[in-house]
This record gives sequence, C-alpha cells and structure tokens, in this order.
Amino acid sequence: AFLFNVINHPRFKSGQAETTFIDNTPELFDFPELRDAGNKTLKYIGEVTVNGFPGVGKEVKQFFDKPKLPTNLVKKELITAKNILDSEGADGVVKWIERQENVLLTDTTFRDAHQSLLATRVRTRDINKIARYTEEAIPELFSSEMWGGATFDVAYRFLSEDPWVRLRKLREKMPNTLLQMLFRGSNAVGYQNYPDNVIEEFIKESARQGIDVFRIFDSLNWLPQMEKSIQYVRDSGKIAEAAICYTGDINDPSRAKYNVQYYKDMALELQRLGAHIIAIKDMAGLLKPQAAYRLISELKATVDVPIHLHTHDTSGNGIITYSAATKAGVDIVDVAISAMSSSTSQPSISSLYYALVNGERTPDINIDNVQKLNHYWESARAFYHSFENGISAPQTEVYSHEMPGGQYSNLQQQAKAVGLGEKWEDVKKMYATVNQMFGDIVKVTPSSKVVGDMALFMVQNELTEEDVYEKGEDLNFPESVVSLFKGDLGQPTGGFPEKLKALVLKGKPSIEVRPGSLAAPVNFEEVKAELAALIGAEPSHEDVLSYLMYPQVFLDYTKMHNEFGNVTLLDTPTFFYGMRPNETVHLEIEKGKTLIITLDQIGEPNLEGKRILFFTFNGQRREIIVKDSN
Ligand code: 3PY
Ligand code: ZN
Repeated sequence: AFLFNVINHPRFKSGQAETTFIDNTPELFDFPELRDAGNKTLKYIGEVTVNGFPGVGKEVKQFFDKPKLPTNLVKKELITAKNILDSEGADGVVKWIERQENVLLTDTTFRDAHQSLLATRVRTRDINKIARYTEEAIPELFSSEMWGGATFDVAYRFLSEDPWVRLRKLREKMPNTLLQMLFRGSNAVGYQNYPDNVIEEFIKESARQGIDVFRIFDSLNWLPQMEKSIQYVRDSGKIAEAAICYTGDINDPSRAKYNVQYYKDMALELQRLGAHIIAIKDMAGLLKPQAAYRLISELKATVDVPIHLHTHDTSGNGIITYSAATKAGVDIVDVAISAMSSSTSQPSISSLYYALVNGERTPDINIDNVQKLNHYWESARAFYHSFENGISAPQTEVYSHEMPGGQYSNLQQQAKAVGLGEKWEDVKKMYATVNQMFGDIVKVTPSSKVVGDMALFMVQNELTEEDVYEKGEDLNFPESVVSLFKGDLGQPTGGFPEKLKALVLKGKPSIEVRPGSLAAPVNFEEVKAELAALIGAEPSHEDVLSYLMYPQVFLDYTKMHNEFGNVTLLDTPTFFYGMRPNETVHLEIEKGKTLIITLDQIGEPNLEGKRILFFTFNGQRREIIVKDSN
C-alpha cells in the first residue's frame, strides 16, 4: 500500500520526486498500516517516557554521544577462517588453526562481554551497526561470539526482539567471519533439559541461519549431556567446540577433585566424541596464570585438537593468564573490545596485543583499526549505564566464592528482590558453603543458578550448614535444588552427597540416566498447530523452536510485538529512557523512509492518573494516553 501511494502521488507521477520526497510528504503515511505502526511506536515511547523501562524505572533521559563509526580502516585481503570452513569444511579449519604461529582471537563483544557487564542488554541495533566494520577491522579473528548463552532469552524477554533476526543480520554483515555461539549442551539456550530431537532441530536451524562454531558445554561437565550435541553439530558440517568448564585450582592440593588428570581425562573423552576443538571454559575466571601454563601445556601434550581458552577478568589477572597460556601453546583465546572488556567480562583485545607485542605469538591484528572500534563502544556502552553491575575494580574474592562472571550481578539483583540486599556479603560466603555442601560441583548456567538459589534460601532463613543437616527433614528446599538432586541436570563428578540428597528428596525418586533419554520426542507439527492457535498466525520453524525453549517468554514477546509494533527500530536511548519534551527523534523504518517524531508536551495526570502526551508525527498532531503508574 505504501508503494502504491508513492507511485500514485501527483508529484511522483510528474517526475518531480526527489530523494527526500518520502520524508517531505507526510500524507504518504496517511494510510492504515503506517498509521497503526506509528501509533504503536508512540504508545511505546509514551509508556517508557511516563513509567520508565521495566527493571530500570523512570530515569531522566541524558544527552548521549552518538557512537562514532570507524573511518579509514586499513583493509587487508586474506583468506579467513570462515572462508576455509566454507571451502574445506571443519577439518580444514582445524588444520588451518594448527598452521598458525600467532595466538588466534575470538571476539566476545557481541555476546559474553555484554552478558557479563550489562546484564546481556545490548540490542541488535547497536551490534548490527558496528558489525560490518568489525569484520573489516579485524578479519584475522578466529571467530566472533555473538549468540547463545543468555542472549537468546534476554532478547525476547527484555529487549522485545527476535534473536533469530540478530543472527540473520550479523550473518549478512559478517559473511567472512566465523560466527560462534554458546550452547548449553542438553539445555540448548535454556535452563532445563530438552528432548533430543529439540536439541537436534535447534542446532540444525542455527547452523542453517548462520552459526559456524558451537561451543558446547554441560553445567556439571557430564559427558552424556554433550555427546549428542557434538554429533548434531558435526552432522551439520559445522565446528564442534566441546568445552570443559574449569573450576577449583589445579595447583591447590586441597581441591584434588579437579586436578590436572581430571581435565586431561575429559579432554581425551571429548576428542573421542568428535570435538574439533576443545575449549577450557573458565566462566568465573579462576584459572590463575601458573595453573594456566601447566594446564595448557599438559593438554597440548595430551590431545591432538586445538585448544581454545575462555576466561573472565574478574580477578584482574586475565592478561597474565592469557600470556602464560600463550607461552604454553594455547591456540585461541577469548577477548573483547577494550570498552567492553575487563572486570567480569573477557580481557581486553588491546591489552593482550600490547602484552605480547614484539615478542612471540603476538596476535595478528591491526591495533589502530581495533582502537577505532573501541571508540564506537565507548559511546555505545553509555546507553546501557543502568545495567552496569557496579564492579569497577578487580575482585580477587572470586577465587573464594567462584561465582561465574555472568551470574554475579544477577544473583545480586535476586538477593535485593527478596530483601537481602544488605546481606550480599553473607550470600557470597554462603554460595561457597553451598558449593561444598553439594559436593564441590561445577557452577555454570544452570547449575550455578541452583547454588545461588540455595544460598539465598539459607541466608533468608538464617540457616547454617549444620542447621540444614539437623532440620533438613522439615525444610522446604527450593524447587531448583530438588530438581538438581533428582538428577534433572545430570550427574556431578563423584555423585551427590547422600545425606543431603535424602533430606532434599524426602523419598522422591531420582534418576542417574541422562534425562534426555527419558524424554519423549517432540512432535513439531503438533507444537506448531498449538502455537498457531495461541498467536493467531502461522509460526515459522524458528518460532516453534523458541516457543519450545521458552513458552511463556515467547508468548509475552508476541503480545508485546502486537501491542507496540517493531520497537527494534528505536534508537537505544529512546528505547530505554523515552523522550524529553520538545525532543525530536528520527526513526528510519526502511532505507530512505524516516518517521519524524517530536514530543511536544506531557499533560498533567487526570483523576485516574492518565496523562495525554502530545506528539507531532511526520507533521501531524497525535495524542497518546498513558496511565502514570508512578
Ligand atoms: C551461559 O550459559 O550463558 C554462560 O555464559 C555460561 O558461562
Ligand atoms: Zn563466559
């Protein structure tokens, strides 16, 4: 209809239409769909302006710098890892990695960095804008980690955007970069176990839409939970990177459960199961420099596949750890653009470069190009200041509580929500106690969440470890704890402590087999029909997969989308903080098609607390009524 209005417009027909014709001719928007889309957008802006963004609350919108896109990047023609995958397959990439003399890099800026610093809130829009430049600036990257982990859930739940769209956009913008995702083994991108055919379909669809490297882990390092995923990735012709979660300290004799042999044995098993690459996933940042040197040396001598190291810089030791690992022969390490690095995120790409420059195995990157990307992120990060986790200095305490980088701020929020904000120090200590009570387990999503839930439960009810053993029969343990001890997340190394297990389960049955082996396969056609009935439209295959992962979250997202339209087009400050009176924002809905919105005035609330917001929308007056819930 829009195009029809354009071509039938007298000025267009007369051949006088200039390029700004659409912008300058507001009556073009005078038809139902656009008016409707416009009203939905105004409704969203009105809602956020008056009531604030959920979880952030009402905030006066600041003046933000516009993130500057890089100019004059030094371009380099080369055959990238992605080109090798496309021409020679996954085994070709493995051989390519082995031929490299310098340490290779994965850039986590688009995934783990913001998951660990900004509660995963970075929007597709801000990633998409810098994506093409990132590929141009650092074509030497092994990969860009840009999907999976918490990004999937958060996109739908808090950003009202479709994570699949993010994947497709980045695939288009970065055709020559390996795109990498974090995959929670049998938990896919969720917090529970899914039937095998859901895992298989999810991997196939992700591969089809653009994922090249799947980093697969299990939250208890239990191999049966990883085996199928590795196979499905191999079957898709993509790279299966199997991860070993790192916990404890291989150089600390009091943590003998997770000694070097433990990691070597697991690496050998993963190689046997078909891993193209083995990752050491140090999700909390516990791998100390000397331990890194030892671990990487021993692994390199044990397995034939490349080793990829992932850490978090929480303790401030990240660069030293990478430097030691590089000396020991690690093939790839995970870094982030400086402005999105350090603290609970990955170490900085630039710091690592300078730590290794003029020496051995210096990463092959153009540091000036990287600096230009950094300028963009310095400004873009400011948009998200409300989601900062408040950690601005190294925290060596992580060596005691062992909380993953991505969990810290989440658990802090959870603690506040149940009134334990003041007792945060106690919660952290209790987290370490619970870990020991559970038998010293690997703590990463979702097992880390269970440890966190139990710690909150104990602090809230003022229970010590002894109290739990004494009064356990009368205690109503959190749902997630019962589920863990039932075996729903699989089996930890050495099994569960029997005494606690009996108190938690209170006679309920438990399993020791792989939960997925008991789950009936999903009938996709049936689920599709069910979903179609719920949303009143034909869902795509990826919608069905998303609905299977997160039924309620997906339905809520659909509802939001129907109510407020496509909010992903809004600039980020407007999305989070709404508009100031007399402010004008430009909304490019398609190339060359821009909506111009001015908030003229915010009316006083009436007796029911409703305010009228007066807008000018492409030259026309619009009024939106919003209930002020403050
Ligand atoms: C996730 O599963 O989201 C993680 O980042 C684990 O470290
Ligand atoms: Zn991580």
